[in-house]
Amino acid sequence: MNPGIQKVETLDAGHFVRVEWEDGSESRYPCVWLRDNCQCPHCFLRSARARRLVLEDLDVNIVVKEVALADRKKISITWPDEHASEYEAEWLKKRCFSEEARAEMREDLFLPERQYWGSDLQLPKIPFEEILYNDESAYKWLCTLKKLGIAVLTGAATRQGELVKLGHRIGFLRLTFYGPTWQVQDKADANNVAYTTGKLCFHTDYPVLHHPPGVQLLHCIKQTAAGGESQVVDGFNVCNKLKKQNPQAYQILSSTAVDYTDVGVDYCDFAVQCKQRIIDVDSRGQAVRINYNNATRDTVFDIPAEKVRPFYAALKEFDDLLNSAEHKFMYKLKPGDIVTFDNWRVLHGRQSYPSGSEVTRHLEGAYADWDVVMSRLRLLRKNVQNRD
Ligand code: OGA
Ligand code: NM2
Ligand code: ZN
Ligand code: ZN
Repeated sequence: MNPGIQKVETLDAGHFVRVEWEDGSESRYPCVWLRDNCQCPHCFLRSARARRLVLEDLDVNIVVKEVALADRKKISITWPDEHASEYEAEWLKKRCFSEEARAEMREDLFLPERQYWGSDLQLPKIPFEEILYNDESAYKWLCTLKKLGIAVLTGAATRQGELVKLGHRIGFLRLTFYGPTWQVQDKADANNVAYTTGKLCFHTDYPVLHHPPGVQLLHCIKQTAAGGESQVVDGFNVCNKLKKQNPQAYQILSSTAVDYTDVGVDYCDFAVQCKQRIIDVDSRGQAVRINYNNATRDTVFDIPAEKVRPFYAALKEFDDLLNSAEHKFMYKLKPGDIVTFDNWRVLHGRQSYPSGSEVTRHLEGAYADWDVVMSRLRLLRKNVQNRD
């Protein structure tokens, strides 16, 4: 692993430093980047692992005055103003600008790998207690959540408060207008369609927020005998299909800003409005977030009248694909189950169930942000990998 440096030299009139590694490979570093990332105490605050150097003091045309190989593990640079910088071999190697090295770093930092699924999903199950007390299990859980988009934790107590424990395990939960955690059950004068006994078609939660919750946790405390079954679908898998089968529908859904609204009282009173594309895509047109809840889609629709019907036609195509037998997966939560899923990717729904005077079905729900979840995943990985 630890690479040694064979040779170091400047290129391009001092604008680049070229490092030749012991294995014969090479890396080229732009001088402005090297100066910007000087690791000396004047330029870098070690305790915060953050840059102290301000951009004002950076000359974008800077060239190296002198570069030397201190030993095989370090290079030193003298800049025109006599400022001196040192860079460790291992540090440089990781930050190599080659396509392959950057792809490797990208994978390491963000774990972008996806495993698509349909009705063939093998729903992963992990004991809840293990997640709480065993780092390897917790790491496995979060890797699955990232890669597959869904995992069930089993054997939690059938009372409120288990999600707060899970929140502490991750770091913290995401507070919304529905409270730190929220109770999914039939409620009089429900402030959300989820709080009725009605069927919930495939949706993602909370597209009315500009930054919808990345991860959703649903803990089954009580389950009705009849109805109340769950369904999930891999939204990214369906997006790939739609893009192939109906590029025009995909184009419409990934470009039209849809109005969402949520007005009411819960944790406090609220009047939330947002415009979201139903399929958010990256610069290459790949889906990165689904924002779709038909219940909170506003009656206000801020697009030209002639674009309305084509939009509905596109949405219908998407909805049909979500509901096709080959894509959706059905299951029924048991008391003590906690389903955890990627709310940016996996759409979820439930069947209706009989209403009555008693509460026959009760889920406790909560949200977490992907930043918090990924942070925990990286820390767990470090712990788990250092142990062996
Ligand atoms: C929700 C929801 C699923 C269920 O509360 O947003 O999707 O099974 N609930 O009740
Ligand atoms: N609940 C379950 O977008 C939504 O309104 C999803 C949110 C009420 C917290 C439902
Ligand atoms: Zn410095
Ligand atoms: Zn929901």
